[in-house]
Amino acid sequence: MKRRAFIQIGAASLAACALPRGSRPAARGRPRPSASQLEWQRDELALFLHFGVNTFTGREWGDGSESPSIFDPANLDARQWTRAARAAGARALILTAKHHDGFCLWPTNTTSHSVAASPFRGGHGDVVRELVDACRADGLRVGLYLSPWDRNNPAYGNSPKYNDLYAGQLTELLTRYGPIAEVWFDGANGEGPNGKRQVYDWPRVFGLVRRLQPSAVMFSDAGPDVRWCGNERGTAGDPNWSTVDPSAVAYPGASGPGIIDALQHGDPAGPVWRPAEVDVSIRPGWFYHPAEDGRVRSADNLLELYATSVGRNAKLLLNVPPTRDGRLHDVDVSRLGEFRSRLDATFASDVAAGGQASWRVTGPRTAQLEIALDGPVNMAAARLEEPIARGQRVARYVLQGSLGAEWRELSRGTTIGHAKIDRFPVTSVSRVRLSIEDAVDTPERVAVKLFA
Ligand code: FUL
Repeated sequence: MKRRAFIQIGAASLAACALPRGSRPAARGRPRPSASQLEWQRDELALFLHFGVNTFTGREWGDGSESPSIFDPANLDARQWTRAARAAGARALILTAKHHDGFCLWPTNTTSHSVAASPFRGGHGDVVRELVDACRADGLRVGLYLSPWDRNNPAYGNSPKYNDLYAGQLTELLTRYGPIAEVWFDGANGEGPNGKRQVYDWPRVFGLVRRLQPSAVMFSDAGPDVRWCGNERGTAGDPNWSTVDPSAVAYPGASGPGIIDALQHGDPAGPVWRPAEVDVSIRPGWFYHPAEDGRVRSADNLLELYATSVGRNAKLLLNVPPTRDGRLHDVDVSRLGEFRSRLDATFASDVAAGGQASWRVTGPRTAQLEIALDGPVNMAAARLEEPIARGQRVARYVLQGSLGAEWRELSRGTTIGHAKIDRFPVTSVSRVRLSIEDAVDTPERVAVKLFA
């Protein structure tokens, strides 16, 4: 089921309030990522775990009336999740600590609608704790999704009361479990025209996260640190700028003309660094449904997703939902493994690595990199990388190859950023030339990696 518009009345404009570190424009010059944003992007791949009462009812959006007694993942094994994540090359796992149904996967003091009222581990279980421990054991970062929309809690719709409760839930999650790398706020926030209406206090929420976990990045349509890419199909925009105009998407779940476009493409003139995250599921649904066991994405399809997300200057957040047993399904696990082997095989050896490279800035907004290889080499893919710690600049480029005097176009594109992956028919070349034809500032040296 897709996101739906957030019913918002009187939302405080986030652009107007003092945003915390990581979301401010650079004092001078173009925006640059914070250390946390940089680490987040360098991870490239994280797994998303949608898990909760929906896993047991077969629904995608629970209505909050589910009895906690149905939550009984008898063989839950968080190490199986983290091992699969590592084998896939993911660096972080993000769990739905609470989805829209309001059921909490940790023993919260804020509501009785939680694992504590379920048969899981005899009512003494804590899925967040098990995930955190497994991630620490396997060297992965942890992220948590806490749905603002809560279809169970009676306080929902009584704005000040629910805002206090939501802040209480966040506080528990951000103080009980050690370092949390990412806090995920989805954009499906509301009950529709005849339902309850909640006015969220986003400045309070963002401020609380920044205070309790200063190194965490916050995801939402409106950041402040990383932004939704604008769809759930697995494709970042092209072009895709990591800079944005924060007033274009004023709060999480905002809808209206231009918003999806702003999320997809960012803004070359934007004063704030807020790179895109591509969230997409390995199955048709976000939650596990046995009927979808035959509809798990193929390794080919996952490679395609990698190219349209990581390969377009975004991060890939791939959802792999645990089953009713509390484990990832064998089919999903083997697809993840195949995906990683194919990815490693494709990008195993950079055929340009031993070449002689020369970089020349040719104008205020142009530059050229030429690489002379030892001899003719077959290539079918390129990975271009800007040194994004110093910002993002390239707006248009062309990649060419040559065997003798004549240059042939291999690919052309717009933005590069952290990574741009281009694929082209196998071509034999002995020289390669990347021409930066336009940029928003003097281009910094771009790395060019080439693969057969
Ligand atoms: C959306 C939710 O409505 C979906 O159920 C899912 O959690 C997706 C990642 O975010 O806003």
